[in-house]
Amino acid sequence: MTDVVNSAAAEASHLRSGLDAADLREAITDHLRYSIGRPAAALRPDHYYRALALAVRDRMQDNRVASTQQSLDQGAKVTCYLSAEFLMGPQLGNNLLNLQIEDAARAALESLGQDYDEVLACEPEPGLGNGGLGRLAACYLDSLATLERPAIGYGIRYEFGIFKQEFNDGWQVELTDNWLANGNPWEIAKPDVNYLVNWGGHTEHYIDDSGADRIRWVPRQVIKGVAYDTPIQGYGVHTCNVLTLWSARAVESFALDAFNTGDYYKAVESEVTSETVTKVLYPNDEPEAGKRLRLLQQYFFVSCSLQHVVHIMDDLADVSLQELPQRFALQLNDTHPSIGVAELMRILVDERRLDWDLAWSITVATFGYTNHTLLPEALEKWPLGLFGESLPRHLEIIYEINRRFLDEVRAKFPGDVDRVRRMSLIGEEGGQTVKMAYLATVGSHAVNGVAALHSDLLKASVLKDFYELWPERFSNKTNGVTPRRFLALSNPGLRSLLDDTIGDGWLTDLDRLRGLEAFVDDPQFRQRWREVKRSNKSRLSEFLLASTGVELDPTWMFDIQVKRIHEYKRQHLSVLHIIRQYFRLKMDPTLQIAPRAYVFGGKAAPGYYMAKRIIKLINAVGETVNHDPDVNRFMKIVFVPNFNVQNAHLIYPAANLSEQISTAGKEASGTGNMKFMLNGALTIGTLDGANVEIRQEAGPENFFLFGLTEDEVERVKREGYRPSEYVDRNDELKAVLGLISSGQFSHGDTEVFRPLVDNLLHDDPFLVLADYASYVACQDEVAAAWQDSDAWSHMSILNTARSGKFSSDRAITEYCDDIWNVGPVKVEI
Ligand code: 26Q
Repeated sequence: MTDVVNSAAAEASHLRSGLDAADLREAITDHLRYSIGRPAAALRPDHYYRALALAVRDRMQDNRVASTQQSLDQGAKVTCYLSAEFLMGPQLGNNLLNLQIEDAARAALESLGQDYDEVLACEPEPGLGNGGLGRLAACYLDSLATLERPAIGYGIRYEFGIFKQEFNDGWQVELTDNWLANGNPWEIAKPDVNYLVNWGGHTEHYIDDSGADRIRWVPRQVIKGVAYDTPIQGYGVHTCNVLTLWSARAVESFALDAFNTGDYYKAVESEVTSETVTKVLYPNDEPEAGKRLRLLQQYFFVSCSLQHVVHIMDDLADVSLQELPQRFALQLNDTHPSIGVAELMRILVDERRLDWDLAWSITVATFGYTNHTLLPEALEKWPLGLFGESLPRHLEIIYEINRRFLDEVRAKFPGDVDRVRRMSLIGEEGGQTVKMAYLATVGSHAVNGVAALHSDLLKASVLKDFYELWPERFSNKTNGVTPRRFLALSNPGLRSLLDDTIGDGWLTDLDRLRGLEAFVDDPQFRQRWREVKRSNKSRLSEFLLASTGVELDPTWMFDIQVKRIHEYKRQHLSVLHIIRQYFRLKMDPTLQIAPRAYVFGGKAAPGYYMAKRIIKLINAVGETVNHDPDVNRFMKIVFVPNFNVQNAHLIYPAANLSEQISTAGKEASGTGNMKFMLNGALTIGTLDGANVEIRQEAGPENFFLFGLTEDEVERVKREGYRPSEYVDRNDELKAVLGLISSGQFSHGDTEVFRPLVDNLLHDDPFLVLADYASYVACQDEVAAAWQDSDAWSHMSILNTARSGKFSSDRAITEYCDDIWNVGPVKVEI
């Protein structure tokens, strides 16, 4: 009898944990029957996707349980990465990779008559982020788990992620992204892990039981946050961390009054408004002034997360809240969660009755702040009125933080009243505001930028006064990307070539790519290198043909620019060069140039007028060029609709040339630039963000540099930028602008692009025309270099070989060592 029970138990556990093809096949079959619940005849690839996803989730669950248990047992410190965005991308392929069961899963699906790629393609993209900052958070979770560091990602479970982009007559159209429509097999809802979040109302004094005068917050509204947990499996280890996303619910009891008086609809209305809190991701990658719901989203997820952390602390035997900094590191991914500084103070002082100084030392020792922008317009500031109505107690706490902080400034810089005014957390320009970057800086023991240049500029510009006060708080942490997703998973051809050439150690030690340098001039290796790139270009071409109807020749150079559409990123500078090539071919029918495919991708914020017009211009020029037999033997232009993590997997590996052409000093780091380099693209770029370090690592001879430096940009601006001077000096540029204005690309319409041309000529803070000549000359160098395909391959191989620094494993190791003091916990099963 016991034998029967034991063997049944063994079989059951096998069903949840077996890792070979037969086990997976059984687990899929089991989930198809018991979790998906469809008769065999009705099964579609999507059902297989969900069944396999559930089987894979099962296989992470023992790791998940062991990871939490063992890190608690060892009293290990945990990193909490607080981020309003996590741009995770599809999970199935990545989880199979990290569990090292891709081959088994492929075989299991094949034995069930299913195509692996078709099944994986059924996964909808969880697009819970705008771009770089959200994707960085996802790469960091992957590295934390792979490096066996205990970590929790905390964020928002948006019901609708970043919009889906389509084009109508070349204009961007936004469609809602209902990513949860078919359920989400990766998450586990934890309705019992829930917290109440207050909002609005006022504060009042009261006398507590010990006779002390205290303050309490009497809210106008209470919202409930419920946890949804997604496992984050490390590569080749048992560590499985967690991403906890909070979803808003109505508090059932709150509207009881209305129920009792029979006003059912009013009761349900409270539910409707509460649940809008996590309804949709704001699709801007810059703050929009004064959006109350956005502040509520931020406070909502930060409050839930801090309550959860405090709850974990309370559950630990013999550990007091004073030890918070020894147990948890709280990292602020930009200022979006920076209200956490005031919220932790409120919890410690108002709720836990700690003395202010002790509470403040705990807070500062626990928080770290990562800044992702220098653009003054992109620094978050909340109108004081809105802030006080929404978070009255937090505003009082911020005043007190500010009062004590400014006393410290006065003590250090006696008589420097202007400095005190500049450093106040309360801004006075254009109406009073709460300056969130200042709050984050004052409330954190560590502040970092995301590339060497950016961190230097941070210390010299937006946070200069703070650097002078606390130089020891500041450091640089150059961004990184995960080589698991952005090489192993998305570039299987290159992965095999690397494995064959240098072994597979690069997956967890990207510096090993240096081993490729020994093969750089090996003709056989070079041949395979080119074949891999060629087949990646074919794969992208097929996708583009299907999604846009434009056919690209994979023997052409693929010149790619994918990123959010922004004036500072200067997609329009690329367009000017493309039009110049078009113009030259039209003027000289005998001209022969190396054929190039220009690929663009990226979303514009729905309300960003100029960015939307840039998209229209790219599509309009594409329409003209692609249909003109005089030129379409030499150039074509495609705008990939709806650039996202999923299609990024096809795009980075297919690039020959990576466009990183922002105005120097404006792009904090960039991470797409790293993904291209890893996959063997050469970069044409300015000395901006991480480009500086990419060029340093690759060697200047393997990087196409152009444009003004940051210093020069500032000088030109100081001395007065006069765009017309650049036009007067350059007939080709004059002709290019003339073509746009003439309606050449708009069926004779001379109005549609006028705002763009006017902007370039009269009101361009990003100095496009100042860099035009340099950019075009550099593009001519690119074209010449492309003619020598051996030399190009040499440079391409060296770019990959020298990309090791840009692994998120390197970045996360630095964060763990310098900021978080979080070490590895070896999880055993
Ligand atoms: C803030 C308030 C209200 C509404 C929206 C926002 C908001 C949302 C997203 C502000 C900014 C963002 C995203 C910023 C972002 O992605 N920045 C990029 O971060 C990357 C990772 O560090 C860098 O590589 C890029 O250079 C930087 O632009």
